[in-house]
Amino acid sequence: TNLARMLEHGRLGGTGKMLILPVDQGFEHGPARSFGPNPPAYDPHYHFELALAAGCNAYAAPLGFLEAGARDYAGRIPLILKLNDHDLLADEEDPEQAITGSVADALRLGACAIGFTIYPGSTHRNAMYGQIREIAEEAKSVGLAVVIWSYARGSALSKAGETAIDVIGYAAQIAAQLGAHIIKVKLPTDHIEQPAARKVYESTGIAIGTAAERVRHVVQCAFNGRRIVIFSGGAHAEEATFLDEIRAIQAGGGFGSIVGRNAFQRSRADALTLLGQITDIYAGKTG
Ligand code: FBP
Repeated sequence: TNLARMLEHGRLGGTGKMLILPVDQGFEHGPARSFGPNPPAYDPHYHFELALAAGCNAYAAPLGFLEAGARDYAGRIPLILKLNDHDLLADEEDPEQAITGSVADALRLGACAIGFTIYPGSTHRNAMYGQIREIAEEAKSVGLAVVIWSYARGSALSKAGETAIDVIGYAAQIAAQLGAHIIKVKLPTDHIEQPAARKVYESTGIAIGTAAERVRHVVQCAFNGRRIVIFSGGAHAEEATFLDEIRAIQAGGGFGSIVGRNAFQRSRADALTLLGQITDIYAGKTG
């Protein structure tokens, strides 16, 4: 029911597609880097208003941001409580996340889902897989959906490897096997990181030449479309480039996007225009 609440809400309600506003960047990247480009975004209420005005399916944030808007926005938009977070105050080759909220917090805030980041590629990955196994079991036992941010990074991977097609496909599969209902990954490139995988991609001719083909393959890796795969927006980009990515996700059978910086780092008016264009593409109203 909670998954359905998210799928039915907002401008994309009923289409099977999703647009989610995630605002954990204040924790993940720092407040000035995140909100400095558009200072009204320092205010937690700004993001509730933006997600509502844009007709997003859901708004995802850590505990503090959700608590800061809970009284004024209760029941107005599906919420996803991020239960772990990472900061950039220490330089680490192998990142891990701290647990920053609980399933009880998610219930108290009336959230539809819990969100959790894993870092396939980090030496801490097995601990993170164990954490989400326990948290997902608890969340599902009380009817909450599970959203996994599957971000490949760590000393096992090159920089290019973090978005390599084989690694993103693998990250999507791991999140699906960990029981995610919604899987969030980065848009992959055509780089292949692992030599053993390269042989298979080349010998079997898996189509990964275009962005849309790569999206299709990642969706295939997440149980052939039986799990919802959405793609992260990334750093602030030119509108035309960004919309080309959205068209590729749509053409490749992706389920939508989770767009943070490309929304709240623009002025409210520009963000609403861009988010409106995104929902039009996913709703099939424009090509
Ligand atoms: P963006 O659209 O801003 O990329 O947000 C998506 C997101 O997953 C956030 O939830 C998270 O804070 C951020 O990306 C992580 O980005 P990075 O890969 O730079 O750490």
